[in-house]
Parts: sequence; structure tokens; C-alpha cells
Amino acid sequence: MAYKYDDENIFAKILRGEIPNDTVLENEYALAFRDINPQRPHHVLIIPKGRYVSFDHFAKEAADDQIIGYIQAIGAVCDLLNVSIDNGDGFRMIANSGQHGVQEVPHLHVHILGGSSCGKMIQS
Ligand code: DGP
Repeated sequence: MAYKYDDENIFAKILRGEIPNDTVLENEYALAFRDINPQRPHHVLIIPKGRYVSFDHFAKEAADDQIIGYIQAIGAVCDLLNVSIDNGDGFRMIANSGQHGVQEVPHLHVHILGGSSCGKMIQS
């Protein structure tokens, strides 16, 4: 079954400049901005500029340069936030996907959470 991308999702509107955002970093392939409802002192969302619903969609259908540009943006954001484990205290990266992943916005995004402990990954 083909992935269906909704051009009216909130992050598509952010990419088109129709909704403001608190940008942390932008490159040719990705935009990173602060989450509107931060769950940790640092909570940044990183989205590709292409029309991808989820990480699996991106992994299967994105071009190599899009994948490289997106992953490099993630690394650069970790440096900007000082959460990289080479000189910081680490972070959690989350990519909620689809119904069981409880994804609210259907445009691929990873959450970078840091600045305090994120606790256990899944509460039992
Ligand atoms: P997820 O469940 O992974 O799809 O999380 C979506 C996140 O997007 C959630 O943490 C809140 C955030 N969010 C939703 N709308 C906006 C918005 O308009 N601006 C910003 N900056 N973040 C938003």
C-alpha cells in the first residue's frame, strides 16, 4: 500500500511559512524547531523538507542526498543543544510512527529530548 501524504498537516504549513516556528537549524534538506509543548529543557523537532509521512516511508523512498542531509541536521542539532555524548549528557531521539506509535502530525519528525534525564524508555 502506498504512503499517503497530507499537504495540509501542520508541519507542511510550517515548511511553507504559513505557521511560525522557533527555528534552531535549517539546511537544504531539513528544518529543526522547538516543540510547542516541550517535555524536557531541550525539545526540538527535526523534519525533512520532502513529503514523507514517517521514518519508514523516508528510509524506503527518500533519495540518498535527502537521507544524508537529514541525518546530518540531526547531528548538528545535537551539537547546538550540547547534548551530544562526546561533550554533553546525552538525549533521547523519538520517531513516533502511525497509529500504534501514536504519531499526531503525519510528516516525519524526530524529537530530540535532553537537558534532563528522560527516564525509562517505556513505562511498564
Ligand atoms: P508526535 O506525537 O510525535 O506526532 O508529536 C507531534 C509534536 O508536534 C508534539 O510534541 C507537539 C508538536 N507540535 C504540534 N503542533 C505544533 C506546532 O504548530 N508547532 C510546534 N513547534 N510544534 C507542534
